[in-house]
Amino acid sequence: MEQTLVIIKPDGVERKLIGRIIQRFEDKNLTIKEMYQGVISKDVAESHYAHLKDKSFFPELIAYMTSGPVVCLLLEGNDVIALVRQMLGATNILKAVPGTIRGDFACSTTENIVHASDSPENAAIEIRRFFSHL
Ligand code: IDP
Ligand code: MG
Repeated sequence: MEQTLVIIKPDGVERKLIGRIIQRFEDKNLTIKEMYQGVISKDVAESHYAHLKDKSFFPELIAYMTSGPVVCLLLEGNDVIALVRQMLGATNILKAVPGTIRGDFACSTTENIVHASDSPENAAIEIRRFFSHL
């Protein structure tokens, strides 16, 4: 069994999409092992997106991610990392096809509703970052 880290980003919480997003993961029979709502600190947001620190949109991204509460989920299932990335849809809003979470709900490439780990290595790091109490 694999595990992955999902974050329902501030716009997903603000737009009251928590239930509908979680429903999709439950419909896919993925298991929610852990879950909480909270506000991400600037430090944690900057570490989480360290790979993008040279991008022009980085300050905007950090401001967005710390602008309000998020919901963090630890999901478990077979091939859950790749599966959940597929359910999210592409990063570029114009490439996020209908039927995916971003394709159905996101209106911007920055404010795109959800995050999910993109590899086993990153999943392990991100689970430690957001579920450090485990
Ligand atoms: P991902 O979230 O699909 O893994 P990453 O490339 O890791 O995509 O980017 C992290 C986040 O940074 C995206 O989810 C989005 O919020 C923001 N982002 C990525 N690329 C752009 C861009 O070109 N313009 C604006 N925001 C972006
Ligand atoms: Mg990413």
